[in-house]
Amino acid sequence: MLALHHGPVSTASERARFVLEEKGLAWTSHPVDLLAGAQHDPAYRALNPKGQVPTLVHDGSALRESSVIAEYLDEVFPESPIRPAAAKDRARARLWDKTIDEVHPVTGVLTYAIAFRPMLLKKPKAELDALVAAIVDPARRAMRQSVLDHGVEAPEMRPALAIYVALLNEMEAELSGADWLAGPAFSVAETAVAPFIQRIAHLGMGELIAARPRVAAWFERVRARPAFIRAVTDVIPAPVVANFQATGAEAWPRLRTIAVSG
Ligand SMILES: N[C@@H](CCC(=O)N[C@@H](CS)C(=O)NCC(=O)O)C(=O)O
Repeated sequence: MLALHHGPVSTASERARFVLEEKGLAWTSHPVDLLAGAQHDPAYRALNPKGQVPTLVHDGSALRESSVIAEYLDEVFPESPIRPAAAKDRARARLWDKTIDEVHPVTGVLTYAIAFRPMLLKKPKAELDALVAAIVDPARRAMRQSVLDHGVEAPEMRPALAIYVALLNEMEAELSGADWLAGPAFSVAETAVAPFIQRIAHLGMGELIAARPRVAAWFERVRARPAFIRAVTDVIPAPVVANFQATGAEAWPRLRTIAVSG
């Protein structure tokens, strides 16, 4: 009944999987190989014209955008609600969605510059050019090309790190005297933000998290949840994590100077 087309290593897909698992919903898995360009296959594009993951198919209707998918699932399956009970807290959760809408594109910058670029540059040039040319959104296409051309020296790196530093600072402030990001309990806000904290931890930027003790403690709480383990930890292939960690450790000394000097 619920089919999720997703990338095992996609932060937006992790959000959708985390919601499905927290709500205890049964779903079928349809992996989309992003590095091979499967998101641009016509059959997939018919489900998601933007050529992005995730896409949820429910009773024959396709839905995209991880925040929309989360809200939809909570409305259609109201048992085990994941949105906060109070209207003010639900509004705060939506604000985190907006923040993550800014963080998501720069996560691609970091991930491709650090970890995926070396792998992609091994592809024949024509294949790589076609992969970039197929990206629907022109801004994202330009960003991808720049990162492939310049790696961690791409001009997009500095603003990307600044957006992450702002996210972490906002979280540290919000978690003052609170265990969770949007109200008194774990909520959809955690499912929205945690995959991005996981990504920078994997990419060798753990120092940015450790420097903010409330964020670090929050992340420990979130990643210990069985649903996070099922939706994120257990799905990302171990060789991918190892590659993230190795390339991240190599890049960090350079990125640290950018992140810290601002
Ligand atoms: N705002 C969207 C973002 C979806 C998105 O961009 N997903 C990435 C993976 S995390 C993707 O499909 N990338 C494909 C590509 O860059 O070609 C959401 O939250 O669902």
